[in-house]
Amino acid sequence: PEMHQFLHELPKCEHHVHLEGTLGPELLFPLAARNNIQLPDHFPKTVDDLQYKYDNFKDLQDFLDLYYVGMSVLITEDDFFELAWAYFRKAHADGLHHAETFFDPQGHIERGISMETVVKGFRKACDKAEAELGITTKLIMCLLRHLPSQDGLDTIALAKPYYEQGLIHGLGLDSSEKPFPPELFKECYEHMAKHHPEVLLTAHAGEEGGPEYIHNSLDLLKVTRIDHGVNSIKDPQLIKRLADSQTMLSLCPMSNLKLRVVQDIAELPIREWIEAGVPFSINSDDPAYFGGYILDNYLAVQSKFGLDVSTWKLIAQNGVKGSYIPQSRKDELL
Ligand code: ES4
Ligand code: ZN
Repeated sequence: PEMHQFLHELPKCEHHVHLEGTLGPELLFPLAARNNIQLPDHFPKTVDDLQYKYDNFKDLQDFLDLYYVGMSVLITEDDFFELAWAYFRKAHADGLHHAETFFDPQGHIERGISMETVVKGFRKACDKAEAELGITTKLIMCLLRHLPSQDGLDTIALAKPYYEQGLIHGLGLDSSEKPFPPELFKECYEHMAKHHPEVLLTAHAGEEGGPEYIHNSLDLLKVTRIDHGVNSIKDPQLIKRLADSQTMLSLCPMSNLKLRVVQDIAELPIREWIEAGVPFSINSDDPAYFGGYILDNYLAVQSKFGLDVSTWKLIAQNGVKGSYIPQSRKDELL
C-alpha cells in the first residue's frame, strides 16, 4: 500500500499507448449504436463476451484482428476526441504527467474517414489535456507495416500539413511485426528525416521479431527509440549498443503478458537492462484490451520485481530524459 502510493506519486511519462487501444467495450458498443455500425457476425455481442476475448488473446495477430474491427466504430471528430479525452483523464488519475500517444490513420482512412477528422479530434483532446490536466502531449502517427510502403508514403503526404503545423510530432511503425521487417519502410523514414528533420522517429521492434529487427530499425530507419525491444536481451552486443547510445525502450509489461510474448512478467529482462544501463519506460500499449492503464503496469512490475525506491526513481528519470519535450519541461518533471 505504501509502494502503491509512491508509484502513484512518481512523475510518470507514457511513450507507448495506441489511442485506438484505449477503446474498451463500455465505449465501443455505444459508439457502434450511435454511428449505426454493423459489427461483423463473429464479433462478440455483449460486454462480457467481448471482455472474454480480451482476456484470451493467443498472440499479437489474434489481438490485432479484434483491434482493427474495434476501431471501425470511430466515425466523427467527436468520437476521436471522446476516446482520447477519456484516456487522458484515466492516465491523469494514475499520476501521468506526459503522454506520447500513437494513432493509426491508415486504419481509418481505408474506411473513408479523413486524416483531418482523426487528427482534429485527437488534437482537441490533447489541447484539453494540456490546458485542464497539465499533461504535456505529443501525437505520433504510426504506419501499418502489413500495408505496402507506398501506402505509408501516401499517408505521410496526407499528414504533411499537420507535421508542418506541429500538430503531429512523431512517426512510428506498428501492426504485425514478424513478416514485415523494418527495412521495408526505409523510404518512409528517409522521407521524414529529409523533409521533417525535427520529427521523432520510433518503431515497434523486438516484440515478436528478433534482435535483428532492432538493429535494422536503428541502422536503416534511424529511429532514436525502440517500442517494446523485449528481444534485445537475446543479443549482448545489442544491449551494449542500446546502453552506449542511451536508446530508450518503451516496455509494455501487461501487453507482453496478454499477447504471450512472455508467460510471466517476471521473465522480462528488467534487471538485466538496469544492470547494463539500458534506459526503458513502462507503458500500457493498448490499455483497454490488456487490462490495465499506466499505474497498473507499474504495479505489475513491482509485484514481480520488488524494486526499491531508488531504482524506481531511476526508471522515472529515464522516462523523463527519453521524452520528446524541451529541457525546461524535463527540469519540471525531474
Ligand atoms: C500493437 Cl501491441 C501492438 N503491437 C503492434 N502493433 C500494435 N498496434 C496496436 N497495438
Ligand atoms: Zn504498441
